[in-house]
Amino acid sequence: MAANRTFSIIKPDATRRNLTGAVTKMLEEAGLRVVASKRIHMSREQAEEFYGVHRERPFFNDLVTFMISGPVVVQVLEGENAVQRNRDIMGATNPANADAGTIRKELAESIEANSVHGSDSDENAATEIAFFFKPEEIVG
Ligand code: RTP
Ligand code: MG
Repeated sequence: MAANRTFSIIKPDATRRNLTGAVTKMLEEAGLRVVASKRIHMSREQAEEFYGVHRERPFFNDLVTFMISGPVVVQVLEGENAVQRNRDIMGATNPANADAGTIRKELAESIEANSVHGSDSDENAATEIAFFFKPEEIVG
C-alpha cells in the first residue's frame, strides 16, 4: 500500500494541558510523519464550516464552542494507510470506550474534549488538508 496522507487536529483540551508533544510522539510512534504543522486559533465561522457535516447534530454548537476555546495544532500526516493508521492510534470517539494505548484512552478528557481529530476517509482527508494548508506548506 502506497504512503498517503491524512489530516489531524490536536484539540484545545490537549494544547491547554501542554500535550502537543505527547500527542505528536504517539502519532510518530504509530508510523506517521508530520509533513505540515501549524498552531492556530480558529474563528467560529471557520470551525462551523469545518464541522459543517455535523451541523444538524445535537452536539454541534458545543463542539464548535469547544474547538474555538483555545489554540489547536493542525497537521498533515503521511504514512502507509495514513487515514486508518491515524484512526487506530486515536482510539474511539469516547475515551471511555477507547482501547489502551490509544491517544484518547491515555490523554483525552471526555467524548467532546477528546484531544484529537482525524479524517475518516481519503476523500475527506484531501478536503480537510486543503481547508487549512496551501500545497507549498506541505513538505513530504
Ligand atoms: P473526529 O471527527 O473529531 O475525528 O472524531 P470522530 O470521528 O471520532 O467523532 P465524530 O462523530 O465525527 O464527532 C466529531 C467530534 O464531535 C465531538 N462529539 N461530541 N457530545 C457528544 O455526544 C459528542 N459526540 C461527538 C467530539 O469532539 C468528536 O470528536
Ligand atoms: Mg469524525
